[in-house]
Amino acid sequence: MDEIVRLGKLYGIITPYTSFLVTEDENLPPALVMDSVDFGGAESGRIAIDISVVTDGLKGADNQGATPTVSSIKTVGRKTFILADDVWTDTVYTDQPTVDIIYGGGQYFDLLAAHPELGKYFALGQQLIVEYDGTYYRVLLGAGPLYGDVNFDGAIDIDDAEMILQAIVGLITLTAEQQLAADVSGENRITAFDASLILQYIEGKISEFPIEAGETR
Ligand SMILES: [Ca+2]
Ligand SMILES: [Ca+2]
Repeated sequence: MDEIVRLGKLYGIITPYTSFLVTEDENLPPALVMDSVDFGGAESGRIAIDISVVTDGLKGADNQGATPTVSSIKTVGRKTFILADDVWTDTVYTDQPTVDIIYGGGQYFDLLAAHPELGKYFALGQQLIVEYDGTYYRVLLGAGPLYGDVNFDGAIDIDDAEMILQAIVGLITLTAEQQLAADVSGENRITAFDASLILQYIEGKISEFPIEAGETR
């Protein structure tokens, strides 16, 4: 029996003869000790590695957020955009020179007309940076349109009033931006009243349009 206990201790085999020794004797059979340590060690080692990967990932995210506050990420087609400080930025953008465009301005609509595919990116928000065909476009908030200047020649005159009247009777069709500039009454529709307001402005009877005075909208 002593021999059985000795072999049991040596090989870590708990026998009816050695089991009492395991509980009473602190010196566990070497094989048993090795097994438990190896197993536990491997497990905790793997967990530790996984946690460090996650932690490194979080550290990376923290570093990115150190510049502006990243509040959202969106994927549009193959592109990913990060929203920071109200600007959606294409993740491929890294301070390349940009073509700056005023949101809702003439260039903005011209660009959309020329490249309708940009629409899905422009739909993200008013301010954004997007790479398209090797060009980086930055859409910014501008001062808004010059209300009353329907033909975009920089002046508010009889031609603009005439364009509105022509549009009302269907002789011409105004672009979205022209409509914005034409609706000087701010009622979200183009009527003879807008043409009349422009005439009043030209004559000096009014110094600003209702849309600018903030009377509507
Ligand atoms: Ca004009
Ligand atoms: Ca109007």
